[in-house]
Amino acid sequence: MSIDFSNWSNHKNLQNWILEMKNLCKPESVHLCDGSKQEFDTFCKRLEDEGVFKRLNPEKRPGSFWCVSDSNDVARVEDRTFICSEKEVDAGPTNHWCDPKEMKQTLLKVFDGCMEGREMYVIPFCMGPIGSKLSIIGVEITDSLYVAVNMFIMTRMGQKALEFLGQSGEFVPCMHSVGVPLEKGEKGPSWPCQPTDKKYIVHFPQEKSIWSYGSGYGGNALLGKKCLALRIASVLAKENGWLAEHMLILGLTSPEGEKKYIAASFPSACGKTNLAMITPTLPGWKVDCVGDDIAWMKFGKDGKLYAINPENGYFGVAPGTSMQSNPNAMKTIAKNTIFTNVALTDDGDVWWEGMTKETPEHLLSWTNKSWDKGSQEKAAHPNSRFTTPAKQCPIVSQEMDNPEGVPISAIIFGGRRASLEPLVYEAFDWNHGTFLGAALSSEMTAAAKGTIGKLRHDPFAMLPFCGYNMGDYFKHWIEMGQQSDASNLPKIFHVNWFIKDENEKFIWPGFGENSRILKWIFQRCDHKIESLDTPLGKCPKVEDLDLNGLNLSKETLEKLFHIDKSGWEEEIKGIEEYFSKFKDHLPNEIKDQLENLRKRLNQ
Ligand code: TSX
Ligand code: MN
Repeated sequence: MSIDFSNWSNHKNLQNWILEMKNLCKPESVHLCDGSKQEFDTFCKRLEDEGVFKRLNPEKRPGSFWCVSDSNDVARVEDRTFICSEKEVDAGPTNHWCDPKEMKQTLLKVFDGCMEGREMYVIPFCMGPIGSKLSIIGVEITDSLYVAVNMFIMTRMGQKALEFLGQSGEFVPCMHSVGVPLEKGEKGPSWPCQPTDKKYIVHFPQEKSIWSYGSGYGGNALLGKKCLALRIASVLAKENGWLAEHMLILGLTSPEGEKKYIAASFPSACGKTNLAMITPTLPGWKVDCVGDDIAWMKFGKDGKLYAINPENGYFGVAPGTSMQSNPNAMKTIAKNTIFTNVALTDDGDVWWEGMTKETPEHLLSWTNKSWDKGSQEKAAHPNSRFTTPAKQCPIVSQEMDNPEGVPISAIIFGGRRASLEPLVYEAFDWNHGTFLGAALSSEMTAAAKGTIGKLRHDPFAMLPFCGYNMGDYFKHWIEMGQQSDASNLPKIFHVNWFIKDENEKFIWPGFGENSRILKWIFQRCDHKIESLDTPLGKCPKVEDLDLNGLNLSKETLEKLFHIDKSGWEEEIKGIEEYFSKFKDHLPNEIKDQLENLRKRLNQ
């Protein structure tokens, strides 16, 4: 049986690859996606008919759907994520490595006939604005309709991606299967997947391909996001002198109408999406959202660093999202949104922990069970998600589709630290900033394994997402700083919204009040104000931080910028110990930065 490619694409390599994959996976039929709204609606209807999707009350949440996954398929599986470089050392000490030939054999075995009885969907997609030199085309082959409709929201998919690809353009082949073939006439489970130890999330950094098996969830299955736009793109970026980063991008406009763009990187559970869509409390300051998760950055001819957001939607964590924490996200998800693993209300809307002050009396939980207020179990899974179009965000940046990207003036690193890290400071220079990224860590919030408060090192918030040796990645950052002169390089900052007092109470109001920090960063970018040198970096002078109307006590302000020298001695030991795992791949520049920090603290 052949496939009719006419009216779709005459790209010969693409056609050959699709035929090859069809012969391997043996699906009952093949659907070549065009990315039209009509196709999306048909797919959603099919998911509804199959009982996978439930259409939400159109008066509450038009065009939106609720679904729940298998309880063993709720998050990324880092232990089953592989970087299959030729040499083990090129995957580095923070990744799981497997020999590419061996892994290919395993994959050919598990993919053989894996789509029997199912339809195979071919999804061409573009990461980045159509027509941008920075964009990358991928083609995902999947047997999951859920993946297809999520890719419709998260990427620029279908005909427009194929046109951009042309007859002979390069694309990243992305193979995906839930790994549950069907007998003739068999219906199968509503969320098919394999047990964790049979899942494979595999990257071939040399040939730039992705194979994902056994999971239908998020980062495991929507291969344009973590797999392509971070792991594979980080390798391409290293090879070609650009950066693929786990960063939000926001535009910040001053009351005078001046605009600067800021990129920021935080480990999970630090509120990256909240910052990307922040509503400033400072009068006259405005923010718009270019992206909430991934930034691709490259120096322009003018020597400035330009960033694009490769995505087209937000795949955000639902719990904790509310009109208080992120009103713009709440407005974004008011319609045309897919909700996965949240709770369902009796009137056909969605709910999750932290959404409203009042908990509903009765819900259907993410485990599909009747749920009463006061129950010990969570109604929504802590990693439950919304998939929603970026264009619906009330403050979405007009620059999202600009193929040139936006010029980045500042890069922010941050983590969740109850003490030690002050509210904000600026790096002395690019190499010092690179060290701040490399030394990034965050206290864990997940209650799962009794690990609350334990420090997790997460360099550049890229620990699970770097497609090569993390030590070489540090070196790449150092080398990027040599591509331009200091006056054009973005300034680098470190922030910490999560400082606590001796009673475990947060002492910084955070959220919209973080605009005060953004204002200081903005003014530092063109040296409108001076700073105070400290051993950690350049801190704000008290009079330069706009704290108008906050009523912070003098003691609180002191705590926000206190430098605990003995605490930092311990911290340095921890960083040194962590860095030792990179052995001779740890750049000398990073070692020097650690030594310089030690010296400054001892002065
Ligand atoms: O996202 C957060 N941000 C950044 C916002 C732009 N969160 C949520 C983190 C979990 C995803 C925060 N939590 C922030 C923050 O700045 N700060 C805090 C800690 C905090 C929590 C509550 C209060 C103050 C600080 N205050 C009251 O609840 C009244
Ligand atoms: Mn992320």
